Amino acid sequence: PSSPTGKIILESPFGTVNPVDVTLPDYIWRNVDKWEDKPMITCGSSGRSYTYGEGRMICRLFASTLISKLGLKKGDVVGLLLPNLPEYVFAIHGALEAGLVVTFVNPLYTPMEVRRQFENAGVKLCMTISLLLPVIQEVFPTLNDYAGTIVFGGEEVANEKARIYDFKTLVSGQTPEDLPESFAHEVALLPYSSGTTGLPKGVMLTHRNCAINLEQCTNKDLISYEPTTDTYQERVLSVLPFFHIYGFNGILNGVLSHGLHMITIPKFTPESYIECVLKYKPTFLFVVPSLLLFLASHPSVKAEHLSSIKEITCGAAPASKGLIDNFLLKAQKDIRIRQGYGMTESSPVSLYTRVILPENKTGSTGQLVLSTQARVVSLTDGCDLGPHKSGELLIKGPQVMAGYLNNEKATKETVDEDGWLHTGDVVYYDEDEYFYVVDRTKELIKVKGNQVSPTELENLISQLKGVADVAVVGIPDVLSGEIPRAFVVKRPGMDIDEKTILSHVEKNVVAYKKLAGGVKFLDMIPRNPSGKVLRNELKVFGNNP
Ligand code: AYL
Repeated sequence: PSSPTGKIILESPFGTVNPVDVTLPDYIWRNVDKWEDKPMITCGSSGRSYTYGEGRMICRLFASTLISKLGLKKGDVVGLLLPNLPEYVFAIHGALEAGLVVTFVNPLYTPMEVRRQFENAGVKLCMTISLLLPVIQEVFPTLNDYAGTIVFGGEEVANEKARIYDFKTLVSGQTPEDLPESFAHEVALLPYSSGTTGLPKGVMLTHRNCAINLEQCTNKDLISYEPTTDTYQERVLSVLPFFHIYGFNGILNGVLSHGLHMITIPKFTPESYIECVLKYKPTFLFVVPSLLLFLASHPSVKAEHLSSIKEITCGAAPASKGLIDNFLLKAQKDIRIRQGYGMTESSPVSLYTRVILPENKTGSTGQLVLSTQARVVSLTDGCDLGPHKSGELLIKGPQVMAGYLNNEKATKETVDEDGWLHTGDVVYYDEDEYFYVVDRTKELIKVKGNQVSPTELENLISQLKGVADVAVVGIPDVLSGEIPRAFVVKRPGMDIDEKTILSHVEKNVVAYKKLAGGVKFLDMIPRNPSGKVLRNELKVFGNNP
């Protein structure tokens, strides 16, 4: 498939999709009449549940409320600080239907982390739960254009004067009103990703980016859900966060657009997860490798617990053939394990394994989804590579982001003039154009599928007086995939110990970002002549404690 310019462009084996010109809510609800009375989403901990008919209606009313009662305007940004609750659907799809732009954060983020993202995104209105209202109160009133906070289950804390509203009270009595139309090409979501370098940046995903990515995975070779009928509905259990693009677009929206039953829990514990599997008998699971490892190796997970499951999709970090084999050994039954590969910057899916995967392709992250092209380029000279040669993966397709928010420089470094997204992942493809992820050139650290930006931790550690220089890298870890480790150069004449550094980081960031790999003191950080940290040298060093 080479071209006269020396480029070797691979095409999706599944062909192309029809253009999608509707908003994301219009896309997910387009067949909702067919399954109005079926359950849409259930909280596996509390049992709270909504049908599709209810869900569709509440979103519509909430969208009307946002415009008519709170006076928000198309393009205004709302910030979500919410765990996985059934009401997440209303928060996000109500806001999107009103033409608002949504950014979301981990509900366990510290006020510092929430403030950084919400200020950067220009959030005007926040949505949260009572328990987390103090975080918002610490962050929000300092913002200029603050329109208020909507609290789910907020009857007790509502306070009109302080612009704190209870969701139910706000929506009750609302009538459906005219909403903005035709904004499919405008930005819908601002998830944050550190991309190939630096701090997390707002990834501008349009309605069309997100909707078309769902369409790009909806092909008979790529989708195996039985259609929802009067007598049958697939049940999907996932605890993966809706505040990450995998959980939101990859899982939740895929489920909603097919009329499946979504079961989720707000907080993962081995007991609550197993309880949910037993109670709801899911037919499909979505996981990250660390969760697959839990299923494969945790003593309280028994083969009989897994009897309802037909298929598991694993994505967001590498899952080895060994891990998959171990899981199947435990399950003692033929469960299809599928892998997806994606990035926040590509809405997210680019590669997916087909439903029926030839045995010799286990371990592959799949083939190009519809309407997606790829190139693999040499890390040394940038030339396009043929089969079985490892290089950086470039991706092109309608799912590629519109750019980073207010950051033209980072956008240009990531999506080139011809529209190729430089993934920062090292891959190769085989003779059948199945892809295998082998490494990462970007500095990003992935802890249990979560992004950790080394720059963010380095900035934090540099605040400490005794630190002259610092670099953070990911080191391999059996349970988490990778964990962050800091290399620190002490300021001459000053003493600073590991404990001080660990606790400073732990105080300021969410738990998965803490320096689980510890701190190592060095005389100098290895850098290239232009000052860039030679992270690979540190990684090798880091492996020899
Ligand atoms: P972000 N194997 C290895 N590495 C992976 C894989 C995979 N299957 N998937 C993602 N990554 C890494 O933005 C890779 O380094 O999005 C990639 O650049 O948080 C980075 O994670 C992107 O991290 C789906 C739906 C995967 C979503 C996703 C991943 C979204 C993660 C499959 O079906």
